[in-house]
Amino acid sequence: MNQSRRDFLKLSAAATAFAALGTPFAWSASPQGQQQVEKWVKGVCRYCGTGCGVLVGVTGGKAIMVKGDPNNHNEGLLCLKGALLAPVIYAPDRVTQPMIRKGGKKGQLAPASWDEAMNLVVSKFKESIAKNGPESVGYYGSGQNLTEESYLANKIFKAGLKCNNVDGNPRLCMASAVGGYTGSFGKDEPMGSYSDMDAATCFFIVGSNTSECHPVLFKRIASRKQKDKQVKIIVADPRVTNTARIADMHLPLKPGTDLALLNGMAHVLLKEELDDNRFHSRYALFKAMEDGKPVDKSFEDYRKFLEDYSPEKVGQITGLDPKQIIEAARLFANSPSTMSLWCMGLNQRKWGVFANQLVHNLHLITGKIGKPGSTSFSLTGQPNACGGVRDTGTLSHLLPAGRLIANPEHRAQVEKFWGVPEGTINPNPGYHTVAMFEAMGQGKLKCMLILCTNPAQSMPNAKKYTAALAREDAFVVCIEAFGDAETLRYADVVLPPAFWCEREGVYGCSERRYSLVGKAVDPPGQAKPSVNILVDFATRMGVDPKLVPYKDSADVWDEWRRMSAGTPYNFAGITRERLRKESGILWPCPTEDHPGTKMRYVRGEDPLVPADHPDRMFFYGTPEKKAYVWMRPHRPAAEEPDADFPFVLTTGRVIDHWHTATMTGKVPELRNAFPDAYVELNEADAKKLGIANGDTVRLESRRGSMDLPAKVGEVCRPGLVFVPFFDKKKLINDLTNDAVDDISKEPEFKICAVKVRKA
Ligand SMILES: Nc1nc2c(c(=O)[nH]1)N[C@H]1C(S)=C(S)[C@@H](COP(=O)(O)OP(=O)(O)OC[C@H]3O[C@@H](n4cnc5c(=O)[nH]c(N)nc54)[C@H](O)[C@@H]3O)O[C@H]1N2
Ligand SMILES: Nc1nc2c(c(=O)[nH]1)N[C@H]1C(S)=C(S)[C@@H](COP(=O)(O)OP(=O)(O)OC[C@H]3O[C@@H](n4cnc5c(=O)[nH]c(N)nc54)[C@H](O)[C@@H]3O)O[C@H]1N2
Ligand code: SF4
Ligand SMILES: [Mo]
Repeated sequence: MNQSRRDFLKLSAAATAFAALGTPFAWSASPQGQQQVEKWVKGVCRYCGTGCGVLVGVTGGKAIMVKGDPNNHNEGLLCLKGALLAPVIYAPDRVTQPMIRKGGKKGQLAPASWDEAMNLVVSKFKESIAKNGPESVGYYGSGQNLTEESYLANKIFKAGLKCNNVDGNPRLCMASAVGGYTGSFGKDEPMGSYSDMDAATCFFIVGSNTSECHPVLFKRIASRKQKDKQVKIIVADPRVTNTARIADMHLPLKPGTDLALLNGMAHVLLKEELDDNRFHSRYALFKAMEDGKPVDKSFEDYRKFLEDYSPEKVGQITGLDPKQIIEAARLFANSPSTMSLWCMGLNQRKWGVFANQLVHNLHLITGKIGKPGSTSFSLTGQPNACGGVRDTGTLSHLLPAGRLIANPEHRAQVEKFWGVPEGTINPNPGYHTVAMFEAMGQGKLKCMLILCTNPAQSMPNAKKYTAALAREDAFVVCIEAFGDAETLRYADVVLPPAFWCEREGVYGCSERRYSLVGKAVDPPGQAKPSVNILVDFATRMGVDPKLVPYKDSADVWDEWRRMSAGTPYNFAGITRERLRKESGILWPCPTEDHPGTKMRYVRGEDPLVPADHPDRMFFYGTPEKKAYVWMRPHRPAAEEPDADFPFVLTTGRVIDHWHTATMTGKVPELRNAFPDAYVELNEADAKKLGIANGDTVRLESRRGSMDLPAKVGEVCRPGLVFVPFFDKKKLINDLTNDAVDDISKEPEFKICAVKVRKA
């Protein structure tokens, strides 16, 4: 039996053991396997926003195994996906040379030289800009790019090409969390850290399947609960997920009713005087929107606003027992420390920003914030959506370090730092993701550079947007590592990037922790680091060479690090040398001798709060230096079920696949665990519809229909069906809704109305 097989069997045994405990598995390479390793290179897992530290074992120039970094926050643990990363690097369908499509969109991709491919790309971009202006081109990026790649693409487009059409998949993912933090605290990013999980006595998990999507963090939560019996877990999710299985209280609310639930909990807190008056009167302001403008409100106004959300009424809206709502509020407030965790169940919603802010409200009115174990913590999906996209401002309305395109002072600051003439940056925000693809469909956006994302499979209402990519006048460039990505069907040019540990750069995970992904091995064939591809693109586009004076990602990092100095994102102290030595550092970190920050906005913890500040906490992100409690009413989903389409379809993830499965689909152990998509439905619904496990079920939404095998059980609440989106043979996004949140422009992937019947 070969080594990897033996390791795998050990690992499945561990998986079974942990499954029995109700916790996910974690794993480290076997001692025998490790003996073959010549050197270990420190890095970060390629997949989720947990951002586990890894060590890549290299022998003869090849990565042969991956184990957890004992010095990073994960303390050596990895889930199966992370542990099985090495074979992904050597997948036979890696893109290893540039390709150009010949004979129009229906033609074939043919190998080309770098020069041919880049000349074609640049001639098309230049032609489009000359004829239709810089608004006719765009960059569509990813929370999986290195920080240096995102920062650079943002700079090249916004300053070099004067084009603000810079967006990316974090718009499908974290935009509502950004809107939530920015709206409530003035600046983006969580104030707490993973270490809060070791101190919390109550976890309020809402719209997050932590067990499958952030497995190593789930393990940390589960261990905390195993060690300390007073720890309580509340899970609000319309499905009985693996996460819900360890909960003391599961709230199986109707999809899309969280706003009512959260306001209902706040109602109980005030009614039972479980709020912390000393805290909110000192640190919070009450706000509401009136006629499109934010206005100041009083605590009394807030109390009146909440009168509408009695447990009985909220019970009717959510389908929950009113007693559960009262009990959840009491647990939240009476527990010595409470940590909320959420993810796409709140973000991917028509009212995602509202939902985020209503969670922040619960912490602000109870004072459960800024103390160990008390924090309002958004789980980030991708490994570098925080560090790479949110912090660098690589979205159509942002500039680096929390600045806004619409703000003239912010533009001037960035122009000065980048050394470009005043007025270079266009004052109008560019297209957000859905608008960008829409513009392409209307022939307004002619050229798109896509870096490290697979929109043909991941966009909502996907047929509408693949039709845009398929237009003969739409010029689509994909920098893409794997040949089976669905979007390559529409690419006019494909460029081969160095993948994961084939180049060096920084990832920033959910807890503001920046860690370095070290270069362990060389890229295959003609593939090269995307930083070099972007510099080449900019140079050929005729961008001022002073804008892109970089030989590698370390140079880009150094510039960005210096740019952060003096901003609320200050990480000037996180040098490359430190990143090479240390396993991750949390910003703010203003100086090279600063250890990093676990609790933002807290005196004595956050270096940006003056040491002699009179208050313990200081919310320096907002103009009034206080946090905001927002009055946000409950609103329905964009498409509620009705007589014609009586079920709710929700979509999401499974533990063993990463998104569109171009990576995890290459690992037999992961692929075999989930070979194909399916539709999960409640057994009572199945019985009514005469559907048995394994039967073919037809789902139909207003946008499309699809046949899928049934998985009947108790996971979904009645009236709800769930389909994972990893399977490119079953593009479930042909059915999903592309209605977006009013504020964040994030699409409502989580809710659309469907018909369900036996096919
Ligand atoms: N294994 C794995 N892990 C991943 C990823 C992956 O592809 N695979 N992707 C990463 C990324 S980018 C992301 S964004 C995260 C996503 O992580 P999660 O958000 O945890 O995962 P999802 O499966 O998208 O959805 C989470 C839950 O939301 C619930 N939900 C649906 N509608 C509602 C609602 O109205 N209210 C509430 N309260 N809950 C609702 C669903 O039932 C589901 O259990 O995962 C990250 N981690
Ligand atoms: N129905 C439904 N749809 C969803 C969601 C949902 O919950 N439901 N969630 C949304 C969310 S939260 C997200 S984050 C998106 C994710 O959606 P995508 O970003 O489209 O999905 P990925 O599979 O992560 O795509 C990454 C692409 O980059 C390629 N790649 C991998 N490594 C590299 C590299 O080093 N360099 C380059 N250049 N390419 C590389 C991969 O092969 C793959 O094609 O999906 C969204 N879509
Ligand atoms: S939990 Fe996330 S970051 Fe950690 S090993 Fe698993 S996929 Fe990688
Ligand atoms: Mo995501």
